[in-house]
Amino acid sequence: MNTVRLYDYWRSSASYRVRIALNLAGIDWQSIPVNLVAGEHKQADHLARHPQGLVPVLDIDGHRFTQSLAIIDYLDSTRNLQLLPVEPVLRTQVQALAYSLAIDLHPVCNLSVVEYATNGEEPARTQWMRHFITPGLRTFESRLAEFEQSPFCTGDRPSLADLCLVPQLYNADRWGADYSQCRRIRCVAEACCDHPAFIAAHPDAVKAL
Ligand SMILES: N[C@@H](CCC(=O)N[C@@H](CS)C(=O)NCC(=O)O)C(=O)O
Repeated sequence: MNTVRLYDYWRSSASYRVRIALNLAGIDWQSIPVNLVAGEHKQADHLARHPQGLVPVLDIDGHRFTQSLAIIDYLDSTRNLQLLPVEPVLRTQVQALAYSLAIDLHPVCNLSVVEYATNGEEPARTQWMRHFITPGLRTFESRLAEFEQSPFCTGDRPSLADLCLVPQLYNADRWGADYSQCRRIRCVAEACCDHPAFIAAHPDAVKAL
């Protein structure tokens, strides 16, 4: 059986999402760190893996995949993770919840975007992060009202929404973005903190790999 390799960076939200999915699938995977701060993602060997110069990249089942949501969809389909409901209306609603973070909020907080917008200077960088993350999380909190939470975002098992939320919360904590008013998000965070797949995917757990 071929080794499953994840080219990732410990603090990358998109990588963190995929790590959770790999752990939920019970896959024995290996991390190949790509140091974003050192610019390794822009070097030729990584660009050959991912022409956009981003992480994550996953080698699995004889294929190489990029784009975290596509990778998670592959894992969900091939490993039956049940990250989305089968019923079309509910499925679309859970996807919308997850995409509000992964597709709308995440890119504006990406390293290259923030560095360009703020010249990498403080306090502009921190202000930028807080400016976007807090409203993004508050909106997510209000959308959670559409779901019966018990105890994850959309039910009694982790869904795609949880995989997108937890890395975003790590980022919020890192930049001091306030979500103290988001009671339901904080309950979800507590449930995920106790889940082995989330624990093993946490940046602090993989940093030394
Ligand atoms: N849509 C992509 C986004 C990937 C992405 O933005 N990765 C970030 C880390 S979370 C990255 O590689 N950033 C490098 C940069 O901005 O230069 C995905 O979901 O995989």
